[in-house]
Amino acid sequence: MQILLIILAFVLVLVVILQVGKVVELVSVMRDEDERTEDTSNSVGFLFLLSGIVLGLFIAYTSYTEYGKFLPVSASEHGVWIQDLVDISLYITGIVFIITNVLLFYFAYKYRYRRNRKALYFPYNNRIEILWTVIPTLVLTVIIGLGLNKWFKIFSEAPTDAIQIEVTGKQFAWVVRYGGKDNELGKRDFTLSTVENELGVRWKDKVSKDDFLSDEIVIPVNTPVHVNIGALDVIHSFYLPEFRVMMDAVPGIPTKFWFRPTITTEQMREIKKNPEFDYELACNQLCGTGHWNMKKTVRVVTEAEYKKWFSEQKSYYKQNIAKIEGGASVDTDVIAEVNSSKD
Ligand SMILES: [Cu+2]
Repeated sequence: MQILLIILAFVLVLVVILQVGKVVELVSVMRDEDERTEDTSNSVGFLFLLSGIVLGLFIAYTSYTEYGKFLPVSASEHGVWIQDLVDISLYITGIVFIITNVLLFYFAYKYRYRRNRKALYFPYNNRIEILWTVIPTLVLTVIIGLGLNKWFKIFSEAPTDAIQIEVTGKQFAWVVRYGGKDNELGKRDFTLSTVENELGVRWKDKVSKDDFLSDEIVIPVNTPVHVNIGALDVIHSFYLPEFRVMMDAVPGIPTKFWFRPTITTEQMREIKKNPEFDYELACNQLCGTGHWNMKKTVRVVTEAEYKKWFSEQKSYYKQNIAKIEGGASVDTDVIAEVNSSKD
């Protein structure tokens, strides 16, 4: 509303100035042509200067009040890097913007038509050509270099101690699977897909037996998390805005992303002064009519809380599959079995 009023005021002032300009022009019709042209140039030059100043003030004001509101507070290690890169780019382009626009508006005023002034013919200057080629090249090289440096870090191999999570998109939900106690995800084979085993996990794989599915994504703070991303039907997109994570979930082509969360849900609630706040996984591809419904809560907790939650999770195989297969006894503690066989 406030912004609207400011814009309205701005437009009104412009209209008034234009009307005044018209009156001045009408009066000047009585005088000789050169004088008239000079008068018009004067008012146009002055208008240019005035719009430059008003525009500059407006930009300065909105930059001051709105800066930092484009993105949510970054809750991951690499998110802070990205924020820094955005800031550096904005500072550099900001400085260039100020210089070029001040000159643009000021020169339009300064070099307005004057009866006795002749324009300087200035077709070419090597020194200036070199200057405005070399400086932008150097600046862009620095910006791109800084960006690439971080890019390679962000898309590097995940640390070996990263928690392995698999997130699979389908119309219209996310299926979240953890690697279990051995932190290893069992292999999948689409020909094994059934109603009970929609991911097609190969249960013969020993490492799959302790895998568990979860209704929410729970991750410990300051620990690397490696997300293995996929899809069952169409292209979805794994999107965690606060963590600056976005990766397409493509059927048949596994993608991945690893990141290190730095702010727990509790801490973020305090930062945002919103006790209801929750990180949310969203789908960022228009994947069908139920697209809006593809969300999941992401809970970032302390190491201790994570361990407690983790110990309460039940093997999916033991809970749902063993009974059907009939082979393994339901009472057998599969997780214990897997772990003892690994030692
Ligand atoms: Cu989707």
